[in-house]
Formats: sequence, C-alpha cells, structure tokens
Amino acid sequence: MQSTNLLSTNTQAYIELEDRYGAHNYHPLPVVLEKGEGVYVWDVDGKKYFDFLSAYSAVNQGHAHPKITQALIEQAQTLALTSRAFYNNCLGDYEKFVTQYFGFDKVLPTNTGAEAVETAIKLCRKWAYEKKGIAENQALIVVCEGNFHGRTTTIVSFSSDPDSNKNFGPYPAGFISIPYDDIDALKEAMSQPNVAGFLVEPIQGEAGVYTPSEDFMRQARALCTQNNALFIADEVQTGIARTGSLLAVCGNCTCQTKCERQPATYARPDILILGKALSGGVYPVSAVLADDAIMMVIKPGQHGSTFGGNPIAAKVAIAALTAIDDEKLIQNARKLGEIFRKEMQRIIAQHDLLIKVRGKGLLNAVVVNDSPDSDTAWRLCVALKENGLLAKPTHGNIIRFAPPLIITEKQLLECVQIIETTVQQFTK
Ligand code: IF1
Repeated sequence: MQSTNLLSTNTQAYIELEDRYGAHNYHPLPVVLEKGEGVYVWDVDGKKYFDFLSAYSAVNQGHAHPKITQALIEQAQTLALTSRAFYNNCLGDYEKFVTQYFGFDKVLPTNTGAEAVETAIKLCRKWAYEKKGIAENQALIVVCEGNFHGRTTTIVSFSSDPDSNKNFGPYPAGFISIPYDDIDALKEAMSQPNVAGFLVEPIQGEAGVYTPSEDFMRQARALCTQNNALFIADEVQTGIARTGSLLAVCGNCTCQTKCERQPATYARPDILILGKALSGGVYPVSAVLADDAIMMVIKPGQHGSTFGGNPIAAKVAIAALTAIDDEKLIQNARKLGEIFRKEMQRIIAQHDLLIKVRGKGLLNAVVVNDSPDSDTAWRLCVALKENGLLAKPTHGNIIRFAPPLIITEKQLLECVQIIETTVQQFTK
C-alpha cells in the first residue's frame, strides 16, 4: 500500500521498531516526528511539515505553546498527583475557571475523551432513574449512525463502523441509533418510553466531517426539552474554537463572553463533553460539564479515576483555555476557515481529483474522486507529506484538514499552494 523504499534508513528503523514491539492497532503515515513548534512539526531527518491534523484537533493552540508547556513544567516540579482522596490547591481554581468559561454549574474532571463520554452516559442514566423516574435498567440513550465517541466496550457497542465493534461483543443494551441529521427520526425515537438522552457530535469528525443542516442541533435541543431527555453534546473534537465558535453547538456566535450570552444560535447542551484541546495536547485532560440538577446525582464513591482532576491537568487546562481567548483563536479559525474552503473550491473547480470540500472553521475535509475502497486518498496524503504537509485520510476517500488554530493567513495560503501543487503533480 505504501512505498517505504523512499524512506530514509533512520525513518525505517523507527517504523520497524514500532512494528516489531507495538500492537498493530494503527496504520500511521510513514513519517517519524521528533519535534513540534506552532503549526510545524519536524521528522527525524530534520524535514519540516505543516501539521494539518493537529493530533485530531488536540493541538488547537499549536505545538509547544510556551505558556501551556510552562504551566505543565512548573506544576510537574511542584505537585503532579494527589488522587482525589485528598484535596489539592489547583483543582478548585480550575473547576471555577472552566465552569465559568463554558457557563455550567459543575465540572467532573476526567482524562480522555472516551472516559468523559462514559462519564456522560453514566450521569445521564443515573439522572434518568433518580430524577426522571425511569424504571431500573430501562433507560435508553439515542445515538447517531456514523458516530465516533471513543473506544471503550460500551462506546463501540453503538458504533456503526465494523472496524470499531466487530468481535468486541457482547454489547451492552440501552442505545438506539438513528441516522445523523434526521430530525424526524429523532422525533420518532424520542416518542418511545424510557428515553434518557440524546448523545451527538455537532459535526461528525470520523465519518468525514459531516456538518448537519443549520438547524439540526437547535431542533434536537428543543426535542430533548419537550421529552424531558438530556441533550448531550460530544465536543471532544469540535469544541474549543476548532469550528470558529467556542463550541460547535454555539452556531454562529463569536462571543468572547462564552456561553453566558446565550445567542439565538446556541443549542445549549445539558451535558457537555470536552477533551483534546482542553489541554492544548500536552497532557490528557477531558471534562464533563452540567448544571447541579444533573451533576449532583453523582455522590461520593459513585464515579471517579486516579488521575482525573490532577494538579498538572488543572494548571494546563487553565493555560490552554486562556490561550484561546488571548490569541483570538475562535475568530482566527472562523476567518481562515472561510478562506480555506474558498481556496479549496477553486482547486476543486480546476481538477477532477477532488470532488468537494465541507466543514466549519478549521475543521474541514475534501472528498477525493474515487471509491472509499481505493487507496487514492492515502497516496495523496503520502504525496502531501513529501511536499511538506501532513494530513490523514478518513473513511477511505476523505482527507481531513485541521491545522492548529494559531495558523496565520500567510501560512494557510502557503499550505493551499502545497495542496494545489500536489494535486497538479498527482496522477491516480
Ligand atoms: C483514535 C477519529 C478524530 C472523538 C469524539 C470522543 C473521542 C474522540 C468526537 C474519544 C476521539 C479520535 C481518537 C483517535 C482518532 C480520533 C478521531 F478519526 F476517529 F474521528 F479525532 F477525528 N469523542 N477521536 O473524536 O477521545 O478517548 O481518544 O481521547 O485513534 O481512536 P479519546
């Protein structure tokens, strides 16, 4: 599938090492990275690339962000971990900061995206039994086809991707799946008894950056309210400025006072799930946010984790969220996203190789003119890599483009040039 004969001996040695000793649960692009700064990463041969994956949108603030890494280093040297058996002098400050930042009463700190999604599922179910009065073990959560919420056994059980869930059963009960962006299907699902919540990505990343119709999130929000079910937004990938608003569920709001202003476009979730860029990618930090009426159903001893809410995570997340405001990354993502899609349209109009571009802010994807079973998108990504830009195909014929949000217009146009040149050079 990939031609490794062009790779340096150095690069090949690292690849062989991972191949020999690591589980084969990934198929990385054949590039070995050793350094990152801002929008750039360097490989072990010193070649420099634009990073157009940003660790799946974890590195929104750019690689080696000075203030975020400083927070990490200082706190690591002071106190890294206490567990939640004791209080620490960082967590409360962070909890106050993050709840005010996103406009919720409470936060439950976790480490990874999947862990936060699991937490949200448990919270939703507990709320359903204790507040809504659903009979024990009967709660249903509505999810969408094409979803990606993580890799735990429960989460993969409601994935529609056979790669994710085949032979990982038996699967837990309690989930019903509807087509994405189908408000009628949601209405019908909601009319069943025992629906506790609706778990949804505001844009489906893994499915190929599917942006739902303009009003889907707000209508879904309204349906949840009407049916006394919780609207649960998985913003692990879309959140924290990536799509040109603080959260993708904020719609077209660029407000810097966060969600307090509650713009008309805001489909406020009952439970908000965050991860990835919450740390700017330097440390695993995720979170579940909700108001007291929901969050307080979880009592001491009923949920937790060794690392959740540790002092490093607390300091790092404050620094990472502060950078979003200080560097106006929401506005930058919005503005440069528009430029990027316009430039892609221009390239698409001139070449058969690409069919269309879609996305929001700086979370975009182009569809390659070949079947999802072809390796065209993969080979195009290898060619982009040769020309100094790193991106990854998703679902066969789709390439996701998601640079760090600190990218400048000049750098972005340089990247457009790389993409254009590569498309011109490329023959299927
Ligand atoms: C992998 C995709 C991105 C996520 C949403 C929860 C999680 C993710 C919306 C879980 C994670 C990742 C994980 C990564 C690939 C990746 C991904 F291609 F699969 F779709 F980002 F685009 N909710 N997404 O997107 O978070 O537990 O990983 O911290 O290799 O599995 P996690």
